[in-house]
Amino acid sequence: MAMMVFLVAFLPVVLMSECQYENDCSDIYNSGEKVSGIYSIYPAVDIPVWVYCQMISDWNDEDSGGWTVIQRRMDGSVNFYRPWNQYKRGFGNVESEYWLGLENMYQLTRKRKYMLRVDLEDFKGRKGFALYVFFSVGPEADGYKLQVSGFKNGGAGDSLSNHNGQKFSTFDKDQDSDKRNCAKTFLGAFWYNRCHYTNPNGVYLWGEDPTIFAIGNVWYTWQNNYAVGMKSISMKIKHVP
Ligand SMILES: [Ca+2]
Repeated sequence: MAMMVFLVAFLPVVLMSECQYENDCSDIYNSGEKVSGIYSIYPAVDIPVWVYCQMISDWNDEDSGGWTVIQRRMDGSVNFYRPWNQYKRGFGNVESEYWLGLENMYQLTRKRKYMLRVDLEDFKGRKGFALYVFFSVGPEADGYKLQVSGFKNGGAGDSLSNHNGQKFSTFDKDQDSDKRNCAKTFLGAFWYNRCHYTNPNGVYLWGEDPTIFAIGNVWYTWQNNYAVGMKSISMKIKHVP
């Protein structure tokens, strides 16, 4: 009986401290959850954030594990033309389209080493991806600067290395390397350079539309065409032990 009381008294403490360690989807995967879906993670220790975890156990060793989805477009249901404070905090719907938030990305990647995988699908049903063995986002004081390197081709080509070292820009915060406001010109928000090879947060085009140049959610090195928007694009990160 005394043992029972002991267990009941300490069980909530044990469960709570276990949650604190679920920093990202890799931790959730390693705790035994092998099914993709929505989970809460703790990028900044004590504040839970809902996120879609893509759990992979049947691909090769490099891909297997728990991937934390930081950006996803799939059906045009969410408006991605938003100001700085929204991109900082995150927005959308974890069941469909969302942006995890720059502060969450910074909190995750400041503590551990991450790889990035970008999965693409076009409206003809073709799929491709790009893998980067290193990905991190810097602090807000430095413009949430992107560090990405170590490209490996999964058929989509490298549209992101050109954006390495850039600060993040929205229509109300121009931190790009172009004399224009890239976010306003290309109707998105991104680590724009001069301005982009990819615009994952651009307009959901529903296929090909050349009316206004390069405003869509395009990945140039895959389609070799700035008018072709993706059916789905998702950016996901995985902790590298
Ligand atoms: Ca500018």
